[in-house]
Amino acid sequence: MKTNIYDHYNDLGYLYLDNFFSEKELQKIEIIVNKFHNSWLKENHKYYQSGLINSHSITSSKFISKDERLEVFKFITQDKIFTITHSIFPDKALFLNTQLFFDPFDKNQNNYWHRDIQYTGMSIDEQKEKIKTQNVLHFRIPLKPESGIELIPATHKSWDLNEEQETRLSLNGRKPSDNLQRGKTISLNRGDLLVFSANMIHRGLYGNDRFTFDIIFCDDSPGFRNFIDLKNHPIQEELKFLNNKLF
Ligand SMILES: O=C(O)CCC(=O)C(=O)O
Repeated sequence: MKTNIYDHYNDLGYLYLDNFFSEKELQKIEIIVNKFHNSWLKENHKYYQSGLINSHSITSSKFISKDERLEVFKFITQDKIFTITHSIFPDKALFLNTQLFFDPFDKNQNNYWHRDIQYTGMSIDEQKEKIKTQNVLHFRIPLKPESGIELIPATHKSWDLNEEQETRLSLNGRKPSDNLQRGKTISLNRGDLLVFSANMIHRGLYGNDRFTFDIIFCDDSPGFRNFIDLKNHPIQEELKFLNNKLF
């Protein structure tokens, strides 16, 4: 299993595993995630209305209790997730954060092709070098059936075609929501898991009132460690209850 996961991911930059979570596993985490989301929406309605499509940092949120926070950490560190992070990251994976993705308030809002690394302020040449050695992974856990993610396979390691770079950077009259020839859609059902590299060219596909819980992992490198908000990580007392070390 380990070799398959690694080879598939290494070649294509993503892994789609259907029926990965049981209904029982999902229901437990869903109660907490829903509670967070309802409170978050009340407090952030203004931002939601002006275009936000995600929230983050559930584990440091005032909207959930200490026990619920521990449940989220147990979910994140469970063996079957750890097996995958361990296969993909040669040394050690580090838990970065959690995010929830939902549909935009304005149903006409366009999605956008991007690589997450394009928002870091690095030059294009630096980005080209960095994707060879540093990685950020999304574990996408849809709580509803959704159109999913469209991605360009293998671009976690290889650079854009001209048309792709122009599209995500809005150059030469192209728009980030324009269709791309090499795009591959991975639609998702409740219970599925999609692991994908945030380095690769991708976009979210809106619709069906999507609601997905994403866990983000990265390489354990000083660059990323500096970026981590430790409030999202377990404290010593909580670590005692967790099987696998991702912190
Ligand atoms: O689902 C989405 O809307 C986009 C997800 C995404 O682009 C990301 O996680 O970087």
